[in-house]
Amino acid sequence: MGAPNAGKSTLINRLVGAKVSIVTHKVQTTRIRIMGIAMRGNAQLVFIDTPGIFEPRRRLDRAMVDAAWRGAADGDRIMMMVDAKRGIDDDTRRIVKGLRRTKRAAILVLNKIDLVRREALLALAAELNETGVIEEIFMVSALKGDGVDDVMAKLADSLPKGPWMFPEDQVSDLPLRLMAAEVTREQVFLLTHQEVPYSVTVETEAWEEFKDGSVKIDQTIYVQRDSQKAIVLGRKGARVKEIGAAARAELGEMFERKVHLFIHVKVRDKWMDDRSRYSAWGLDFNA
Ligand SMILES: Nc1nc2c(ncn2[C@@H]2O[C@H](COP(=O)(O)OP(=O)(O)OP(=O)(O)O)[C@@H](O)[C@H]2O)c(=O)[nH]1
Ligand SMILES: [Mg+2]
Repeated sequence: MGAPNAGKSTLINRLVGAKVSIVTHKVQTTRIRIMGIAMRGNAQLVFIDTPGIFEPRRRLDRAMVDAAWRGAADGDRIMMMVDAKRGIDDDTRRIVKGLRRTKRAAILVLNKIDLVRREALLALAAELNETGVIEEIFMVSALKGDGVDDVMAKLADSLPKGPWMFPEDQVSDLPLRLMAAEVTREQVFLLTHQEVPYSVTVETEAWEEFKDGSVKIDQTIYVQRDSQKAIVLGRKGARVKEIGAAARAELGEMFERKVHLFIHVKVRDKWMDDRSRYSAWGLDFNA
């Protein structure tokens, strides 16, 4: 768990050793719970990436924050990530409160240590330790990889033992269609600004595999207004072309095959109030 943009998804991808969750410099990138499955020797560790905790305003926001808390409740251990550069903010305070309320302790992961001096880190660790909800402290740079192996080693040693829950080569629980939609949504987050990324959802509408090993993926980017559609399309379709090219390259690498990607942009002003989408994402419509 952590405030938006703390680096949760970056860490999960590192721990898993593959991209299972999209990452951008913008807040509220992750919208659903995503499992990242990692092997270390004989141990299989299942990480749950969660949306950031923030003050929800819209139905989707409430469902995201609810998914984060449910993700935490499901875990044998909770990792609370704090962006060391940002320090303790209202979102982190909200998490501490929630941990107290649910009587759970968390492993503190101070992230982005590449951006902060050591004295400041120690002071922050001490301050967070005062909250009484911290059971252990790690300092990492999820981006650079520093300290990540310590986290992995410690968890592999201390998690409760049980049978593996997934096949050894599985890295995520996301269906391919959803994963593919996430990859395109990542590009929308990177290439559009202000409210636009927060007004967008992406659906994989069709998935067709060919004998030559390639796959044709049809997707729709849904926006809420005509003006947003114009922005996503760009002049003469230049922006959606850029989004598609970047997503296609990434998908090709991810699925290790040639991908033919076709993207449409449509206005659906009420997509955020469409109950069926929430269930497909594992989100609670009424959260
Ligand atoms: N300098 C630095 N940047 C980092 C580090 N870890 C993550 N970042 C950057 O922080 C930004 C947010 O990373 P994410 O992994 O998307 O953060 P998140 O916590 O999953 O964010 P939400 O999904 O929005 O809650 C990205 O630009 C990352 O590259 C780090 O250790 N050092
Ligand atoms: Mg994330």
